[in-house]
Amino acid sequence: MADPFSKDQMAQLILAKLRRNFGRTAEQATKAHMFQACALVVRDIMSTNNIASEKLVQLGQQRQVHYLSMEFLMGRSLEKNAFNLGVLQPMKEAIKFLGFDPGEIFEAEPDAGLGNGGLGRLAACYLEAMTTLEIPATGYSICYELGIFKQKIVDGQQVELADNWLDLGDAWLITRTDETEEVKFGGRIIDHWEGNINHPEHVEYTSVLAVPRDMPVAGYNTDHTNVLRLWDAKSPTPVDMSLYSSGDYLKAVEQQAMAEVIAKVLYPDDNHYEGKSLRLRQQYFFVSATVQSIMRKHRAQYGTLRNFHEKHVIQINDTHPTLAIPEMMRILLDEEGYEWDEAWSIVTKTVAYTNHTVLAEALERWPQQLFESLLPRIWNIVCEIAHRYQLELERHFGQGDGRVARMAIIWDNEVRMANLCICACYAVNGVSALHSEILKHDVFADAYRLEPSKFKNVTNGIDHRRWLSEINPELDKLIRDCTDGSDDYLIHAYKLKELEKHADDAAVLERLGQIKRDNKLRFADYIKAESGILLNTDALFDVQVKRLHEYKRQLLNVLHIIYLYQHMKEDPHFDFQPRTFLFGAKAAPGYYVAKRIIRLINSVANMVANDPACKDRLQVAFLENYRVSLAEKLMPASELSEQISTAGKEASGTGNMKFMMNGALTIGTLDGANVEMHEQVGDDNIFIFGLTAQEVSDLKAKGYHAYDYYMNNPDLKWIMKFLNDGFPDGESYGDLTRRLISGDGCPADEYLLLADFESYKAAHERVGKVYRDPKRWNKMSLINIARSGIFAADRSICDYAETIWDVPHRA
Ligand code: 26Q
Repeated sequence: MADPFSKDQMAQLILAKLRRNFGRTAEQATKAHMFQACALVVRDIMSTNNIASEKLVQLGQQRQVHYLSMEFLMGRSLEKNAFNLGVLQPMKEAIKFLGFDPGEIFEAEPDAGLGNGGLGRLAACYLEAMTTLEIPATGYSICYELGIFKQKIVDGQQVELADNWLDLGDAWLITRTDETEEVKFGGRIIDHWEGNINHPEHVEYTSVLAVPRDMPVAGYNTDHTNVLRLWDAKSPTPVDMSLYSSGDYLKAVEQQAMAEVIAKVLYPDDNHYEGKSLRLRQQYFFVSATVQSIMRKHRAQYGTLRNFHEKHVIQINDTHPTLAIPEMMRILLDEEGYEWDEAWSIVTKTVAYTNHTVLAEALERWPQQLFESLLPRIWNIVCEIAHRYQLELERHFGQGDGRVARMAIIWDNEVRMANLCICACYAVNGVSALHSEILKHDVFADAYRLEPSKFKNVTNGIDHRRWLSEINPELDKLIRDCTDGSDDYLIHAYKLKELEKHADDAAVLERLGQIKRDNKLRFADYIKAESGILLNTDALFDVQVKRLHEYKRQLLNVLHIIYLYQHMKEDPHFDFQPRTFLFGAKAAPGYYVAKRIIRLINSVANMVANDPACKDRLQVAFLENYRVSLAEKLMPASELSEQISTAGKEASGTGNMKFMMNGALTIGTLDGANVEMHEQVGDDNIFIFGLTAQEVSDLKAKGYHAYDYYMNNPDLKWIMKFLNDGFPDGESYGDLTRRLISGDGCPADEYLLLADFESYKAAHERVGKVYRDPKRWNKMSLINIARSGIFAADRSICDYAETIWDVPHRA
């Protein structure tokens, strides 16, 4: 590690940035200036480190990891990078010395919201962990001008606002114009045959320039630095088009229009596919630029691409970057003159695929027409890959076998991206043990039988430096006091286990409880200042924060709240532990039912807030604009974590891990990584309820009749009537109850809320009982923290490095 900076040195560096970049003194600077100046100082330290890291890669000729993802949900970076670099303390002191409050300066940073939810946040955690583990790695994505929309709640409904994060977020980005790549769209292909070798020529295409804007990422306690390369789109046409002859004029206008729109906005869909032309253009844009850039550098270093797979692995984050496969083939065949078999052998030793969802509506299938007209050469290559694969499958299974149709890459005039990945990638992994089993035995069962050794599991993990020690400093201190006093657990998360020696130590348990109370108070202060809502900090904080999706069953949570409300009203002596239910969720703007559920949560929140009978007993709050920086404030204050998806649907979940590390207990189904959390802590330290994945699939096979559950359960009947009759705000929700009971045209209650209701209710009763015994609750909380080490991203990255990438890492 480089020499640490003193407060005075830091202050000088910050002042110099203020002067040079904004022409201001500390007295004249705003908080925004101050944030940017600090970011530039930290950025300088990292870029110097990155030059050294790149040199090492060149010398050591190590295999590099390239992590391709349409999303990197980075959140804020200033405090995080300063912390990792060991300069947080002097920087805070320097900020104070210059007359500012460090907390306010950190708050001035916009979230880099270049992602929707789990998949994007996972990519961000992994980039940090790869850096800390000193793996030479680069992340690649798009420099979206607008990140995930900002959510406002107006009259109980979600309204979306543009998120112009680059205003200030720009401070992190280093533009590398010298590494610009050209990406070609449209046009047509003219084949030139020379014997049986084709030299295809791409004509009449539209060019877009891809300009790298690199965001450096610091690792903890290491000089090693990696970058996230965000491609910005620029038109190759000069602004002054008067130079163009009439023939080029339209092309020039087209190119400008295309470039302007490609990097404009992140698609706000999560776990849902829509075949939009712009989305396909975004995918090819960032993938083509990335692959060209990697291959160009490799060629410059080695003079050949023959050894490419020995030096690089390309990890594709869900199917969104699948076009990397045909793009590599294009370069090897058309630009480098390789024969098919040799090119294919290089590609298939380089690319690995992670699946993040089993929902049918999330699987990407692109219409041939769109694909072919936008990417004519890539289409030809995909056709050839599909044809050869089909022959191989027919040799294996016989012609006309149903499996050949199911596994086809092109079928019914659609390109199936997941099948292309399975065919070309040397590894395919799921993101939790259960999810990986479902991939093998259900979603990709045919492919698994064909090539079982391709299929792996790597259970997700989170950056515990950010999600524990940075956001929950008092808990960090407790952990250090209870372990060997050092920061060792930050590198070796399994050392959290040592906490467990204190599981029966009354003083430690009391201190843990006090930390939670303090965090609740701090969070309540923040919410009061932001929204005016007064949270009851004496009540159990029961939290469900995640994207709004029917399979995640926020509606089940609401049904239960209405149940509690009814019983409380009917029976003034109804004995239950006071609760504050907190929700946070963005809905995809086009997802009507999800937006209705947000509206419902707000109706319930208002009703309860205005009913004196609920005072100090029942509270519901919808937290606006749930995002990384809000999660960072909320996790340390949470006591109960709601992880209640229909079993078999949530691939892993990662919020569940953040809660666990911060000492919240989980009420959850045996779904995704909840299964492994349950394995770690045992029945006694988690509240499991509901059908298992196997039971769900059995019930569906035999025929699920939501109506019977409704008819046979007076509570459910009452709740449905209540929703139908409506709320004091005038809204009623017959549309939602119909979806549960009769289906409204679709299968009724697709996600089995009614089937799991009783069991959910019972689990909540167990929660209430335990909560009344603080010692027992705190002990469970401590055990959860102590056994959460396995969910550190470092562990996941070691798994990838050892079982998929074959790259060395820091011990
Ligand atoms: C696809 C095509 C067109 C437009 C959008 C999309 C699209 C975008 C985002 C499809 C899916 C996503 C995001 C999926 C996602 O976040 N999945 C989550 O991944 C997490 C990390 O592995 C898991 O923990 C979650 O269980 C899983 O839901």
